Amino acid sequence: MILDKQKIDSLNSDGLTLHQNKIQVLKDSIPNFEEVISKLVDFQIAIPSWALGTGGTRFGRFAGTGEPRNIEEKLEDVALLNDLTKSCNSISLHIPWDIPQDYDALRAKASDLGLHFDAVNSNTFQDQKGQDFSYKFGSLHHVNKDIRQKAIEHNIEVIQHGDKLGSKALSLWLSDGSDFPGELNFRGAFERTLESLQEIYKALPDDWKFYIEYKCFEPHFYSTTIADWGQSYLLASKLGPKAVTLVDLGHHLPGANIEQIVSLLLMEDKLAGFHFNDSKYSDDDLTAGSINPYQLFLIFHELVEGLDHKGKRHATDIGWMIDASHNVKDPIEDLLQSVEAIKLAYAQALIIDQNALTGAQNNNKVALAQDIIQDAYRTDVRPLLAEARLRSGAALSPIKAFNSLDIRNELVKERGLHSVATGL
Ligand code: PSV
Ligand code: MN
Ligand code: MN
Repeated sequence: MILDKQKIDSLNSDGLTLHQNKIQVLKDSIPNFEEVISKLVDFQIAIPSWALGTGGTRFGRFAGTGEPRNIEEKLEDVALLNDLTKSCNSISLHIPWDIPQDYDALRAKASDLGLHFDAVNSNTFQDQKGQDFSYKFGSLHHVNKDIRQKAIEHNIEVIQHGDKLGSKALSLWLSDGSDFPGELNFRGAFERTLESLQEIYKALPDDWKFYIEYKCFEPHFYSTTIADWGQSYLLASKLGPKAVTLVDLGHHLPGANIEQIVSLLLMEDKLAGFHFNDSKYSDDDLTAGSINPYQLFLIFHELVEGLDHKGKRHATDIGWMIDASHNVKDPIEDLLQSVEAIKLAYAQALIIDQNALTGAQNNNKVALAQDIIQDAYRTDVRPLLAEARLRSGAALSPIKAFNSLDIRNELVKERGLHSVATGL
């Protein structure tokens, strides 16, 4: 389904006067108003192919309707999201959940839709149909060299798929770990993982990055071989400049100060980017900003400050992606909410008075420093996002547009009520 631009324009004209009143107030009060708007226009967030269908939990899955049945339809859903927001112009594929057939045709379709391919993800956390070996006891850290070799080869194949599509990064989440004390020699597991990663690293094209994700637990419940940012950072440092640490917001122990992790990784040029989501208990993969929007803002504060300090570009020098799963919401609505929450946090960080904050910090004015950042956090920046969308030809209110244009029902007409989704 392709969105009719005229319909978006006509919805936008209905809400225009109200928007103009709201934006005037912000124009008058934000000194760097134009700069903020242009940064918001530039800022794009990649959509993971697996978030376009209903996810479910290990207890069950309640399928949605009109879900994408293949990569082409997943691209079309990302294009819908992008037409509504002009903020998500790329898709991240997961191999072998997504196996391209005709690379040229897929690339052409993506470019017709105004999209490109973000990082490609490998998968050695499941055994595939017909596989004559098992990842039950791990993949890249396995004690058996042949199994490690299979996992290495899989990652190299993923790079090849991505290369044909124009991706520029391999994203690796290693589920390897152990469930019981004594099961695993930690040092041995780490050394074998490093050796395996070195083989994969050798196969990376020169202009690629290698994103190394960490996760404190799950699917294993005693140890994870790449459990935290220190372990990922250690591997990335030993591997070389193309290897960087990926932060998935749901992969930390409760109470972790993620913003501080982000600040230090950025300082060391080792921050790959993000998998945005939110959680209350562990890796809940909920809509970004739905539980703790203040944490998201504090992370963006460190990002903006750190990227500016390094003279790096916000939009392109870091990988921005959502990694969420939807059990009860429409995936498209959920993703629209995530995109909105991420960009709100970014906009709030952009309006922090950095000079005043540095002054307060250097003079130990603690209450003042808190007031400065909370002033930005408590500003209603929703009209800034709407203005950025308006200027880029997107919808003033994406979720309202999704519902008034009856998009899900249109997709059901095209794909059927019980279409098949690939996902977690
Ligand atoms: C599993 O925790 C996970 O959510 C990781 O965050 C990966 O990025 C994702 O699955 C896809 O492999
Ligand atoms: Mn992730
Ligand atoms: Mn996860």
